[in-house]
Amino acid sequence: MRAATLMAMTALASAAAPAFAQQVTARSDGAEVRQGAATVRVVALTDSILRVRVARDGAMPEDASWAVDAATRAAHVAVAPAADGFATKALRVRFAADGRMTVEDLAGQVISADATPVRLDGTAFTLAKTMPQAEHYFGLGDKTGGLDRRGKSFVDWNTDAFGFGSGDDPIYKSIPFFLGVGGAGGSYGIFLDNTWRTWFDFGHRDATTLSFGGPDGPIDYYLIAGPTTAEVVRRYTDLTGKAPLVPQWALGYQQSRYSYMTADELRTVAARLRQERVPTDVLWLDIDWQDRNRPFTVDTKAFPDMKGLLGALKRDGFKVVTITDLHVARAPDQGYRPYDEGAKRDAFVHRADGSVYVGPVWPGPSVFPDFTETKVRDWYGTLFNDQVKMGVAGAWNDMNEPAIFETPTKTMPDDVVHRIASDGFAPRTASHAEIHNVYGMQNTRATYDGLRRLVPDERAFVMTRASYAGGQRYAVTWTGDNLATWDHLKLSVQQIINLGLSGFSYGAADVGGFAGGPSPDLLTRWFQIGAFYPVFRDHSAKGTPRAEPWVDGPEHLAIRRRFVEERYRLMPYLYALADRNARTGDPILRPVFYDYPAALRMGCDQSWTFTLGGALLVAPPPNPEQPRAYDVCLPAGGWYDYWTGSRAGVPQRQDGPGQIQSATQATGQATVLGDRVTETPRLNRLPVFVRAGTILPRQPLVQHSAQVPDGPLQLDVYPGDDCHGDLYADDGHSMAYTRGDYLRQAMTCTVTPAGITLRFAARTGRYRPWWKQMRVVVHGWDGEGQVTAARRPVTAQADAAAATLAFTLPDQRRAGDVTIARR
Ligand code: NBV
Repeated sequence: MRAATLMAMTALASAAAPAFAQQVTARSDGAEVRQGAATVRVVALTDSILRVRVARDGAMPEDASWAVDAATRAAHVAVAPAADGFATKALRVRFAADGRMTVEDLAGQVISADATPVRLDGTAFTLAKTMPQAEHYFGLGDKTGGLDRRGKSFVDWNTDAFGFGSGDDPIYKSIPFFLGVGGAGGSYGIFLDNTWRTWFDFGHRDATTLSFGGPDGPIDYYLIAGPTTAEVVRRYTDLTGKAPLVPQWALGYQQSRYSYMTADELRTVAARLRQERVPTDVLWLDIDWQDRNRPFTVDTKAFPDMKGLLGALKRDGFKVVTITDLHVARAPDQGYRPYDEGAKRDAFVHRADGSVYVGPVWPGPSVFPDFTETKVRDWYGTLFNDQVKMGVAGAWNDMNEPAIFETPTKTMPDDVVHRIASDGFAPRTASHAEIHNVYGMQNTRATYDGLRRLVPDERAFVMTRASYAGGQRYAVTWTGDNLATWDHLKLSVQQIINLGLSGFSYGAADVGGFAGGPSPDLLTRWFQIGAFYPVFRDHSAKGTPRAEPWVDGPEHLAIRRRFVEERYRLMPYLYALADRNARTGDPILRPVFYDYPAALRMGCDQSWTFTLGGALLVAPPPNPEQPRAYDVCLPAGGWYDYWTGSRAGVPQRQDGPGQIQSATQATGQATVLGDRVTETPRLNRLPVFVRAGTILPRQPLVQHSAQVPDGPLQLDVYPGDDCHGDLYADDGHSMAYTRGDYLRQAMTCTVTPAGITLRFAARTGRYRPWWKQMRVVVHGWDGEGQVTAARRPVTAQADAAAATLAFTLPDQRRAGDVTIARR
């Protein structure tokens, strides 16, 4: 758009608001429109994000949020008014005579359109949008039911869903954000910032309508335009926050069990992991580490010297994360600090009659901190002091839906009273019906902030089961009590993909399945897939068969170990993805269409194909329990087999709609869709492909992330278009990276007539990495090569059979080119 037009737009926008259509009132940053009894205010927060709020009885809902901070909510840009709405620099908003809103891109393609005006029914409300045939829906956190939400309906109500089925809803989390992908106007997202029991219907009731609503609470939603899926996710995380960079050890392999019952048992497991050479960073202690299941206590018979135990494990490279559920045992005058202090401070939630609410959970009768009060969260955070002193590395917040025993609802009654004194809300009381879905999130916030305060220079690590939109700022998450079934293995990836699209880039699922006990093959497959999860933790329930990597004998162990090892080799790539995620919100584990939109139109079953950061495509068998051969569709641009390093796939073209054939059969003007590979499932192989155009950083094998790798940093160059790679390093655990103590470096490669130019951009940050040298392996290389760096020749080794050229460089601290010429 021309500057002059923009200036004119801005000038118009700041003029006195003209009433240009009967029901539309212009604002400098949007418009207001009548929809029946309701007034709808649409404000352009940015050129691509609209906030829509509805006044039911003349008054706009309270401008406060658990998910979006005040400064972000207050953002707005000038818009250009039009007769029927307004325009931003990216969007055109029109209102029909009945007030229905249509949002288009500037080329006139519809992004999202109201199907009906807002419907009010007492305190309840319904919003309805048209649902184009071509659109698919994603997000809503880790809800079950497959990858695509189309045709289904969901409810947001955090639920302790032990042993949930692959179609059960609701489960643990409520992230009322979804994306529409594949429509004419590109990808967009809608975030309904309402903590009540909201619902979403993607054409389940009416195949042409997408609707959502709630029983009460603010009608306050954000419409986030793309047009790319990545732009939507980045903007959603601009609103609700980025997940902070995790300590590097959180990306390592993690071994858990409900429960390792004694210090001896934990030591034995640790020793076995080292003896079997299964690289591991973290051990987890479940509820039995505590005295009578009381949070913030230790069972000193079973764990007589926590400090000594954790110190010894630390010397062997293990971190220990301990569980701390949010309930507090109602144990007055027994020297139990959480209860005594909390009671004195009146920190627990109340019943409607004013008495403290007591509900049974693991410790027996329990009380519940009122996490919606800042002062309660601050106090709760101090309770972690003892754990920090013992050397506990992170906190596991379980049961925070909150789960309550002996009641059919599995949670607190709706009329339990919470007090809100936080986040710009008017100080007031609120029913549990309003707070339920954010209760777990506020629990993790208290934990995270508490740890940050107790150890200001360490990154805090918290894992949670329940959460709400924006909870990614405080905790990583896992999918709760899954089952040891093939269905659940597949579901886990779909859940982690949707979590990543919903801001929760650190998703995990219990490797092996929590309940049931996996068959040897299932556990082996789960290790292979889990090695690519953002958080890789093996966990299983009490009373089930053990699920540590060695349980099914040496052959299975060898495969499992190989995948754990591969994850450790990939650590530089994974850590660079974590850094990027912290800055942009780009998920670590992604659906293929995130980076390759055309993938949605490719033919193969991609129900749980995923990428790790876009460059590695992982394609497990669509029916993992069956040996049937299957096709993998690789998006256009070319791919290499990760394991062999050689080019993979047969080109695939599309001549017309639905006519997909191999390149050799294609005629006329064909669109190249990508490549296709046929795979026959084998237990010791997981197909992984690398995008042509990747510089993949890897490292020599270590047994845990604090061990210094022995040898050079490895850079595998897979030539292709838009060839790039990222390096990121820091000390792995402290906050020094926020003060410039990090290393970030972009690399690119260009295929030239003479060969390849590998370019190192200038480094930022002052961190000195562990490597002194870089070992470069160029794949798809034919013949000999002549390598020049800093005007000096570099010896290179060509391997004709592997089609590679390899050479070693000194660490490339400064910007510069390395030329690789054919000889
Ligand atoms: O704390 C015990 C378990 C835990 O292992 C699991 O991961 C949680 O999802 N917890 C649930 C309590 C109840 C399990 C039946």
